[in-house]
Amino acid sequence: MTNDTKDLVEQVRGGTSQRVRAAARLMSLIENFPERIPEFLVGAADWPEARMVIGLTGPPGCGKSVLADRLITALRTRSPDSCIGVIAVDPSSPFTGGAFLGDRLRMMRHAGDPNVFIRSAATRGHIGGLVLGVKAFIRVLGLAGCRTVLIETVGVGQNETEIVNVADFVVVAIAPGNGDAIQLLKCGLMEVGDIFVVNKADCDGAAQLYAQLLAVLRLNANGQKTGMPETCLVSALQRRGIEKLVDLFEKRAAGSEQVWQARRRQTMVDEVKAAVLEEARQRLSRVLGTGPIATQDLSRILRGEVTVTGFVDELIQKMTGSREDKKNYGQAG
Ligand SMILES: Nc1nc2c(ncn2[C@@H]2O[C@H](COP(=O)(O)OP(=O)(O)OP(=O)(O)O)[C@@H](O)[C@H]2O)c(=O)[nH]1
Ligand SMILES: [Mg+2]
Repeated sequence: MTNDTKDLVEQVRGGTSQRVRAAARLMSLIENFPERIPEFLVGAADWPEARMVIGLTGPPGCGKSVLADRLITALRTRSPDSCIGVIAVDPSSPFTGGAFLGDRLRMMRHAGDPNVFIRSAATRGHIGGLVLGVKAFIRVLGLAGCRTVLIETVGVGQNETEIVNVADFVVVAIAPGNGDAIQLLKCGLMEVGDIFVVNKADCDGAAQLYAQLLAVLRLNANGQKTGMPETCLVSALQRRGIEKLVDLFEKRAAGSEQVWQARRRQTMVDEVKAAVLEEARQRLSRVLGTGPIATQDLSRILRGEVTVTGFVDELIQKMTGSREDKKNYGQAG
């Protein structure tokens, strides 16, 4: 870790007024230099962590951002001293400015609250990178003292599902006006949800949609061990049902915190493992080379002159041999 990032980490941890800007800078570094994430997060295993990471997903326009805004208020009122982080993700569009603007505008009232961190996460076309980035953001937010982190992402397809699975539990929101519950829960939303919310209770059709939702979930729960997921009918606009939803969060958190933390820690180790394996793959690939020589070499396997295992042994030998050469050369120089 460079001194710069070390200083930033200390500032974020420090709890001073500088921590908001320091956290923002650290998150920008993570976004701009994703390949350096492991370096930025040195020591992260000992950083304070969020108590709960909530995924909030659902079809476009169902009211996720307004709901997020109301949830921030409710959570802040319940624990006035604790911080909240919000990550607004829009992986489906490369032109994310507009959507983020909308998300941010809806939560604008919290912009002046030093205990609320709102951050957008953009994709650079690579979903795996975005997932790693979001995970890193969660750690930075934990370090900054956020007890709760909310991830808002549009629920349309595989990519989003991957992101939302980073959360400890997932809230799926739907709203009347865009089809029935079955249509709305297509695209894997049904599988990903732990809590299901019908928003826009103030609109026509909300009660019917809620009844449909219960029927669909009941059908789906039949024969499954997990049982019926929790549900809630809310109007984000009119601030109705929000407290009940936060109660459901608390119910989930009670007794699960340690399990969640253990899971997050295991994920961290898995990421390091993935980084190590990737490095090994790249090095072996360099030794193997490309072009006609590599093709000739690999053809030995096809001719039965060497097995795959034996070939890999040779590559490893070549690799360590060349490292020894380098070392000797380095000493001599
Ligand atoms: N009537 C009514 N309108 C709502 C409610 N919640 C949100 N809206 C409206 O629904 C529209 C979309 O709200 P957003 O919060 O931006 O929805 P979103 O799901 O975040 O949208 P994307 O981020 O674009 O997917 C806005 O015009 C909101 O004012 C509600 O409870 N009742
Ligand atoms: Mg939104």
